[in-house]
Amino acid sequence: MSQIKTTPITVVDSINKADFVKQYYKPQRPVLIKNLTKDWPAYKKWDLDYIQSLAGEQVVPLYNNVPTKGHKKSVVAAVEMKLYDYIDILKKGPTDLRMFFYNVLQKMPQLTKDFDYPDIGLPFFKKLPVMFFGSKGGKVLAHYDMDLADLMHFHFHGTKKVTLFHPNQAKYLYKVPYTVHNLETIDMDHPDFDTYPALRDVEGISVTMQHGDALYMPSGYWHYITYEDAGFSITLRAFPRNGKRLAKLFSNLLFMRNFENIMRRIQGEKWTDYKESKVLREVNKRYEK
Ligand SMILES: O=C(O)CCC(=O)C(=O)O
Repeated sequence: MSQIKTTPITVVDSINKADFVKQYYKPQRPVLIKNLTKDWPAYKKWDLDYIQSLAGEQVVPLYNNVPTKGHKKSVVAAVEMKLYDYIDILKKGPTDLRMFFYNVLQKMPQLTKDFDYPDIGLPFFKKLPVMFFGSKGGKVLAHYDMDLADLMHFHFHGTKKVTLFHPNQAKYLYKVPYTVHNLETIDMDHPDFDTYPALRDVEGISVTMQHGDALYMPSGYWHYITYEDAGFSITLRAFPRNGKRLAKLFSNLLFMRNFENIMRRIQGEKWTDYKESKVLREVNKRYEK
């Protein structure tokens, strides 16, 4: 079966601040760091049982992979339930229900005692550690983060596969206008190269994350994720400091997101259908014989 082309990520056991800045942060190269969390209480404590015992009574919003249609906003929870019950579903798996961008300081502040902001030269914004949960087989649509932060992403409990794409690969990824993700009809694990021929040319970086691993995703890097087991992650972010990226950050957060939701409210599916056929037509034009 044909697959997206990837090369394996660089993996290091540990790294000091000077080397991280020189080899990865400055040149904006991704890296997987194996031992960054070994001294954290989280390394020993964090698993699904622990989260369940700590915050099981919370009612949490859950999202699935069904595209939001009609006049709804682009991101709408599919269902809400107690975290305890959701983690039970996760443990049984598979389910496509995911929890994402869950604000640790607001929702599970006890967890802040269990991790640190590593001193590796990233200017972390300490007010927004966020968590993600997924089940065996759960998939996260290929996207980049609209705040263009440099991300340090830590995984716990199980294993998950991440495929990264440099921002210069966006031209092959069928990015939907006024969003930060690609066409939701694309299955990146089993790409249909006849319908989406540009995917033959995209080159990604593959990573398998295990309990405690830290993945550095530079600003604007696309990521596509498949959970191989139930598990959860925490992302710490460092906002851009250069003018061009900062301008893009504000334009994405203040203009793009609101414009998209206004157009959905006014035009509903007419708007999303229009954008989806436009991107398919325009990207495929380059591949016509
Ligand atoms: O691992 C996940 O479920 C999603 C992570 C993600 O998209 C992020 O950290 O930006």
